[in-house]
Amino acid sequence: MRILLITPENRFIKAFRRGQLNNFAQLTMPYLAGFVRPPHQVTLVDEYNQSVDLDAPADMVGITCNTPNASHVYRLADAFRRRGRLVVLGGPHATLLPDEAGQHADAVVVGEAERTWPLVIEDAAARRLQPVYYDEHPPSLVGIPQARRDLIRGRKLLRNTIIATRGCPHRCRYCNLRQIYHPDLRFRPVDEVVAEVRTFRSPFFTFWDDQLFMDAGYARKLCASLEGVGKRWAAMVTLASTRNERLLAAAARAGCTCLFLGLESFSAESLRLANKAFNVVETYEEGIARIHRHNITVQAGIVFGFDGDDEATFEATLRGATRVGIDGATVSILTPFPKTPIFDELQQAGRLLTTDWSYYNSKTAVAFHPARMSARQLWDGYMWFRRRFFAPECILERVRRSGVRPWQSMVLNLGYWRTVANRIPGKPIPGAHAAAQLHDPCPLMAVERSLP
Ligand code: B12
Ligand code: SF4
Repeated sequence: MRILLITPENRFIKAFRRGQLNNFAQLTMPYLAGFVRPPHQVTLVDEYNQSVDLDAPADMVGITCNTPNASHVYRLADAFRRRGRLVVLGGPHATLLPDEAGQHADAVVVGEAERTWPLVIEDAAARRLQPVYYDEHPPSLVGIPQARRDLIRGRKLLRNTIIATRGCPHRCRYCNLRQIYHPDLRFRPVDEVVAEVRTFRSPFFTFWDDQLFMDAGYARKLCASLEGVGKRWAAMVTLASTRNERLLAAAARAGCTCLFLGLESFSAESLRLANKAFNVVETYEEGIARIHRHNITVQAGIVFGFDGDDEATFEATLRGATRVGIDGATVSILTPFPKTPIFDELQQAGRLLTTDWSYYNSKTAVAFHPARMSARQLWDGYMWFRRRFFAPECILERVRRSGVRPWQSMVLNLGYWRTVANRIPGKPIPGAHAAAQLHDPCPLMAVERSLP
């Protein structure tokens, strides 16, 4: 059987991500390709830098589906099915709304697929696909295959991403992790992770784990084993987990050069409302200084639109972010992804502006009524913050103040500056409300105005 795997990226997300320059490849489909054994053959298309050929020779097409890409994925799936291909959908959105995804697929894989994906391949080859596959038990991460990075086209420096763990012990109210993975935390054997890292040709890689340091013992063992491998890497962790100096020192020795911290907000109230009070605003400055002392830069996640946020939040965040010394940031608009506690709350309160999932992308639209400002004010504040934070003088000031790995930070920051300078968020979203695409820099605003 010929299996075609697709990493989808709708036009708009693609324009945004490519603008940033520094994008590591997505792991999911190269990883699932690792499960395909002869006589079956597998090919991979990543829409980041390739186009999908709907007439490509394939018996089965597998597509991963997150919420912002859902409508795009459904269009691809429908087109493949019209051409007689079997279509299998999986990933966060297909897991959250399997009935919706099932209207566009021959089979939907709900949740983690380490045990169900091989079954799907067997069943598809025997033409006995079931409509839904779900593994009731959390699959082990022991002995999982290495991702097929050889199938990734281009991106030689940025193709190496890997996971070592699965899950996160926290329960932030806007996060989908609890709905898409079994709650049990799992770890890959350290030697298997290190063996995979040794296959990387490029000197850099990224851990795509949600919280690599969630278990300090495991993380220290992993770092000790990565020492001497000679690679530089980045990972996502919580600020609280970096209080452990021994772990930071081990990470630095192992080649860690950047930690992504989901700080999200400088408002204690917003963090409390998001069930993220483990981020203590008063500790940001000392925490970041501690990480800097290990010659590791800090990239922060910043999200606007929590119920504690108002018009003053944007300037306060700019001041806070500059004061605490972060090297860069990924800035987003709060997005109520389906099935999260925040989605349920906003839906019950009648505060959702749309359930057209293409607006649920955290970057280019506001999908709900904020509590203490209008959707327009949230959009304008978010754009104002991005323009200021990524203005060349602000970037230079941050890099100068931090003094840690200035070239690395310059590259990351300039990538984001490009997305602001090119006014990428002003471009229309495919499939969006036609009237919304005409003049308004925030596409959803026009929809909001037309609401009864
Ligand atoms: C790394 C990452 C990124 C990276 C790369 C994206 C990627 N998909 O690789 C970057 C930084 C670019 C990114 C961006 C975004 N991300 Co992201 N990201 C992740 C993260 C942390 C890990 C994904 C990963 O590689 N996992 C490892 C692989 C092996 O596992 P997996 O993808 O879960 O796949 C397993 C199963 O789901 C299943 N499966 C998945 N797809 C398919 C398909 C088929 C056919 C089958 C059979 C099985 C199957 O099989 C796998 C094995 O069990 C996840 C959180 C998470 N842990 O999943 C969030 C997550 C996927 N991201 C999320 C979001 C919201 C975004 C953004 C919108 C955020 C933003 N503010 O910009 C953007 C969207 C970008 C885009 N291109 O669409 C949400 C998605 C929620 C949703 N409802 O869709 C998640 C779940 C985070 C969360 N905590 O809620 N992200
Ligand atoms: S810490 Fe991150 S991964 Fe964990 S629940 Fe919160 S947002 Fe999700």
